[in-house]
Formats: sequence, structure tokens, C-alpha cells
Amino acid sequence: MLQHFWTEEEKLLIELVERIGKEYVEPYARQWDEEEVYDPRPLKALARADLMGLVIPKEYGGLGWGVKALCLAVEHLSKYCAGVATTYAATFLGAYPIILFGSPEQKARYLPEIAKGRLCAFALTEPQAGSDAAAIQTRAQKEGDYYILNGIKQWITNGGIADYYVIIALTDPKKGARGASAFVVERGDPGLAVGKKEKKMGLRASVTTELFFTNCRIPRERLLGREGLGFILAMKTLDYARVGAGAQAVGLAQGAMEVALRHARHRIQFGQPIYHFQAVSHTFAEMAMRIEAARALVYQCAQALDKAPKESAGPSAMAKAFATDVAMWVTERAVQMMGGYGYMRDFPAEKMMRDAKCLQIYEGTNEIQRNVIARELLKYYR
Ligand code: COS
Repeated sequence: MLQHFWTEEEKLLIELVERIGKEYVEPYARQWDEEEVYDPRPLKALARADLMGLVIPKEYGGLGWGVKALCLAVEHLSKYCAGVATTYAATFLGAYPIILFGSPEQKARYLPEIAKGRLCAFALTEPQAGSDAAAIQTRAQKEGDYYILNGIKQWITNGGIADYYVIIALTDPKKGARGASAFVVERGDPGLAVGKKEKKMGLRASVTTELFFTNCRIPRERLLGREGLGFILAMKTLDYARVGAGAQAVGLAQGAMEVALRHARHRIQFGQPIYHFQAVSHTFAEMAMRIEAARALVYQCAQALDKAPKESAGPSAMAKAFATDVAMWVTERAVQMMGGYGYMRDFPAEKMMRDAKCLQIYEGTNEIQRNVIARELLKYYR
């Protein structure tokens, strides 16, 4: 309804992702959700279309686009399945630390492979360190030219299917957050084991696992940046990723509104399509307003990240919290507008509602986002 004034290139990108979504995702999304399986075909289609290299710099085999483009791709995939979009977006959560902090050698080793379609994962969370990310216990001890990793990471998207894992571990436990460092661990490194696959409420087309590190020995060249940079690297990476979660929420909400709208226009009760009852049409009006407000915030923030990444923590947190709260509200209302049909697994609305719940929790709960916004507000008005 609202015109968006995307550039010609952005319009082509949207068209391409929509085509992949319709062909490779929409027909199978329900089955993947039911069976809780990850199917590599959509990711392979995205790789064939060069979209796994969307934000990888050109000199490393990518398209060299920015966060705004990534948000467009994630939004339009999420309309069809937020689980597939999770696998896609989580690869960039793992790739951004290398893009932002990798040495030329590290970039040359990993980025062209990611652009070709190898998946990544980002491992910060542990059983005792969720919102309190600085409480991680995984250790990385230096031994000659190697680091030895020991510890457990939990709820890792793309665990087991990713080739590259960015791991945050303590090199100096006495220093807390300032003693954390980031490393790239490769699939197949001795001492890395993939734990159980989690059974989730939603996003069931994506894989979430534990990772166990038992004397996992990696060459010191795998350290990203320098020792002690790990926490800041993680927070900076999340600044990039959180706006992507916002874009995912916008796509999911848009998809849910469209599903429910189709129903409301055709479902006849009391002699007319239910859309013509004001309680129903006003709900759709409210959905449309909130989705457009979320979209405006997400893309404003994505553009800001592309142009002035230093000031991005507050805006990313706002985009993430606002858009994902909108997605939860819209998907729940979509189920309600469809009544019994909304509740049945024959229709996609209930899956969308389950998917939306995770978006309010992962990449930092929406409560943590509000802490970040409040902290940044104080800094701004200091
Ligand atoms: N960019 C750069 N640096 C940042 C930053 C950011 N966005 N956010 C924090 N930092 C820096 C701080 O400046 C501070 O550095 P100094 O010690 O040099 O001053 C350091 O990181 C520690 O920051 P802070 O004191 O704010 O850390 P806290 O322990 O209070 O925790 C929260 C901060 C709660 C915001 C953080 O732990 C968090 O985001 N938790 C949620 C984790 C999460 O999103 N998990 C999702 C799993 S990964 S998908």
C-alpha cells in the first residue's frame, strides 16, 4: 500500500528473493515445520543466485552490498518461512565477525567460501550465560602456536550444518568481559562435537544445537582481532544482526497479515465476508500500520548501519525489539482473525505465531534490547 522507493537494484533483489521464496520455500514450509527438518535446497538456491555473498565484500567473491540489502533478502524470505530465513541470517551472524574484524588472510580463507554457500554459526550463549553474556565460561588457553578450547555452547543456530563457527571464549578469565576473545573453529576440528538437536516451538526448519569443546586445538591464526576483543566483537556483531532480526519480523508479520487477509475477504459469515465487520477490518488496519512503522524503523536503522556504524547499538536494539513485538502481535491477531482455521495446522498462521515468539527472545531478549536503548539514551543526553 505504502510506496517504498527502493532503487532499481533493490527491486531486482526483492523480485529474486520472492521468486526463490515462492519456488523453494512456500510449498515445503509446512512439511519442514511438521517434521522439524532442515532442507538445504533453499540455501543452495540462494547460493546459486549469489545471495550467500550478498554482504561479502567484492574482493572476496561477494556482491559487496550492505545491511539494508541483507534486510531486504531476510524480510522477503521470512514471508514464506522464518525458519529458512533464520538459517540464512545466522550465516551472516557468523560471517560478520570475519568481515568486521578478520585479518586479510582470514578473510581470504573464509569469505569466498561463505559467498559460495558454506554456512556459518555464531556461538556466544552458554547454559549459564544467556542475557548475561559476559558470564561465559568457555576457556581458550594458549599453548605455543595453538589455542585449546574447552566448554559448552548452547542454542547455536546452524550447529552441525555450519562449516565455520565463530566462538567467544575466555583467554583471561580474571578480566571478565575484557578477557574474552573470538576464534574461528572449523567443522571437523578435533575436539568439537555437536550435541543434541533442540526441539523447538517454532523456527523448526532451522537447526539449533549444543556445541561441546573438549581440548579442541586450533591454530593461533584463528584468533579474530586480538585477545580481549571478543566481547566487543560479539556486541558489534549483534548490532548488525539485530536489525536483521527486525527485518525477519517485518517479513513474518507481512506474511501473516496476507494469509489472514485472504481468509477474511473470502470467509462468509452472517451473509458477508468477515472483512466487512469493523472489528475485523480495523484489526487489519492496525496490522498494516504497525508493520509499516516497523519496516520504516528497520530500514532507517539498516541505512544508518551502512553509513554510520559506530552509533548503531541503540537503533539496532530499537528495530529488533519494536519489529519483533509487532510480529508477535500481528501473528497472534492473524490467528484470531481466522478463528478455528487459524488454530488448525492446515493453515500457516499458527506456525507464524510460533515462529514469531522466538524473535522476541533470540539475538538478545526484548527486555535486554530495552536495557541497551535505555543505556544509549543516557549516553546521548549526557
Ligand atoms: N558495541 C561495542 N562495544 C560494546 C557494545 C556495542 N554494541 N555493547 C557493549 N560494548 C562494550 C562496552 O563498552 C564495554 O566495554 P568496556 O568494558 O571497555 O567499557 C563492554 O562491551 C561490556 O559492556 P557492558 O558493561 O554494557 O556489558 P554487560 O555485561 O552489562 O552486558 C548486555 C551488556 C546485557 C547488553 C549484553 O550482555 C547483551 O547484549 N546480552 C544479550 C546477549 C545476546 O544478545 N545473546 C544472544 C545470543 S547471540 S545470537
